[in-house]
Amino acid sequence: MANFDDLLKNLTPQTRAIFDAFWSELPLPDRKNFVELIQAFPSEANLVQLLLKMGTNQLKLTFGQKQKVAIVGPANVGKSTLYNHFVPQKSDHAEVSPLPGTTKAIQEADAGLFAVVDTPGADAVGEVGQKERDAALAAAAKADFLIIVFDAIQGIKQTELELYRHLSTLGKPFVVVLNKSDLIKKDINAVLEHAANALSIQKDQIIPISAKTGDHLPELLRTMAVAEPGIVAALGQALPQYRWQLAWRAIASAASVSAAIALTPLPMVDFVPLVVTQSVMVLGIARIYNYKITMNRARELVVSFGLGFLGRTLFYELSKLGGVPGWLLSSAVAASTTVVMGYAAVIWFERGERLSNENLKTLSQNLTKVFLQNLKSIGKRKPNKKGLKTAVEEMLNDSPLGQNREVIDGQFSEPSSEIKEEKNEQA
Ligand SMILES: Nc1nc2c(ncn2[C@@H]2O[C@H](COP(=O)(O)OP(=O)(O)O)[C@@H](O)[C@H]2O)c(=O)[nH]1
Ligand SMILES: [Mg+2]
Repeated sequence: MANFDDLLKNLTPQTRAIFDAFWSELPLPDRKNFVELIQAFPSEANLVQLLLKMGTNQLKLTFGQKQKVAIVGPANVGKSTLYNHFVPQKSDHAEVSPLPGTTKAIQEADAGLFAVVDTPGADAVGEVGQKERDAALAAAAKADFLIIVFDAIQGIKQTELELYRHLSTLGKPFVVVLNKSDLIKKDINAVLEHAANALSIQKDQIIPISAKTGDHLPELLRTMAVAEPGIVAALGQALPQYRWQLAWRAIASAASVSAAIALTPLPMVDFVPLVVTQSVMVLGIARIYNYKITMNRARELVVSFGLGFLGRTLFYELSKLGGVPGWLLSSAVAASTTVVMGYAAVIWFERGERLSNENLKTLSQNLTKVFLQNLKSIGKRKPNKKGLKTAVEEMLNDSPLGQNREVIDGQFSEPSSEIKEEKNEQA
């Protein structure tokens, strides 16, 4: 998890001044929120991509309302390659080539949390070069935020320095990145030091990345998020859905394991492995919601929700109706109560509220029916554990619930708050 103070060190003096002005205006609760949001920023590239995409779904804003991030720098430093990392739609990608001057005009796309602008080389000379340069600088002047890109191999020479001086005095927050760091085989620190000296900034204030391999893009995005409150605001709106999607992955995996466990003895299996599976799931969900809890605490939470008992009751009630093989019923009940446990944990961590027993029961019943419907298709004969696990996991991963929780949220009234617990208890 990113340390907030460390992130601030990545800001160049101009950007830090903008940040400080913003910060001093921010009421205390908002500051807390801000730090929390920044810390929730993922450090893995694929999760960053997921979060970025979420911005698109969640905000549904037009370009005009999004923060505009312009990528600027000399020709051939990898601006378009970096741009393409932010743009989810392949058809919107910019052309990339080893030839300088490939990008001739401004290009803009929706990157989810923000809008991103690719620009031609801003160091060009000659008649054509001058036009491209003017276009790049005009785009920079119109943007809300700049990513200033230099090349780790080329380093900072007179042209680069002049460009940096111009861009850094536009009064926009910006970050400086040194791209193609994958080509530096020796000491990246020495290269950073050198570039920092040339630009008269600190080494920490240059972020080495590789647009080619995607290395260190999460760091870049995190620094951008600190430096640009508009991106944090978007992050705040995208976060609940992002967290739910991550939680759903944990839920799908635990529910499929539960289904496989419950395939064996009837009437209802040994509960210990189910409780363990669910506790591990709750632990994972806690992490997603920035809670620190122990395995023991997760287990207590699982037991306190009483879904084991509820599952047993449900199993007996439904088996009386007949018509469904025991293994199928048992697996469907185990999978659905695990999903409900996961959902209940999400609500718990999100709002500190406990779903009422009635809600837990209704939800388990409804989900069991869905599982029974879907699992029937795997055949009349009892499947093996692995086959069942895969079938359940696929079913849950394809479920629209993973994208959007509203379907479950809408099934019942407001959750009751029988137990309240202090937030963020330390393990
Ligand atoms: N090794 C390496 N090559 C890169 C990287 N980023 C871009 N390139 C290459 O550098 C060349 C110029 O890239 P491009 O994105 O078109 O640069 P632009 O002119 O700044 O838009 C292309 O051949 C890219 O494949 C990187 O991080 N590492
Ligand atoms: Mg380009």
